[in-house]
Amino acid sequence: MENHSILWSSEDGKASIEKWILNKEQKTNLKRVSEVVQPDLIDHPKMKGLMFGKECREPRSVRLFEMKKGEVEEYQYSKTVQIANQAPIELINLTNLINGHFKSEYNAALVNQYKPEDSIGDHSDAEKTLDQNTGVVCVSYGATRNLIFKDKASKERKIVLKLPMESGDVIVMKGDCQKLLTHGIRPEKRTKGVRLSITWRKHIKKNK
Ligand SMILES: O=C(O)CCC(=O)C(=O)O
Repeated sequence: MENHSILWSSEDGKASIEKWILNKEQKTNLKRVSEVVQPDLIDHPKMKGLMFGKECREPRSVRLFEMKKGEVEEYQYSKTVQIANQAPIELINLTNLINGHFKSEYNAALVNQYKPEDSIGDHSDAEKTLDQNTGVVCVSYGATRNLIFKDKASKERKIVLKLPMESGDVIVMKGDCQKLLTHGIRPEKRTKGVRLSITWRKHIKKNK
């Protein structure tokens, strides 16, 4: 990974968003990962419960992959439960690269796929089943989409960073990021093509 930059940091320095770019060989491997995970993605999965009496679906396609069988099993966030699939070897190899780079122990990856009209609402990855001392890492593949970070403390939820994530970009949301900021992606209907993101978290207990 190359070209490290710090894109945002909190005043006390306890939270930061940092970026790297995959090198050519790593980008080739990322392309392969995207091809291999594609058939396992769940097309706009159903969410729990009803909204105004209607069934709701996630506004994108998703799949959770665990690195070792039985270690994570599932991830519950907002109104969704994702059951883990065993990660293919290509994704395990990419996870090993990420773990080596960040000196971390990510044990699952959530893959998101966005068509131009797809999105993810503003949220923080603050579930109790995640190790909050380990940052959330995200790598982007395909179409460029804007990841928007907002300040939770400001009344009007001020945008602190609008980050165009290009193919091969890797970011980490470090330290107190999830406490201070939300992140989300809006529909961008003028975008050409599909974007895939792979997001790594350290899951600390099974959700039984
Ligand atoms: O697709 C992205 O870059 C962000 C995904 C995300 O926010 C999430 O998985 O929680």
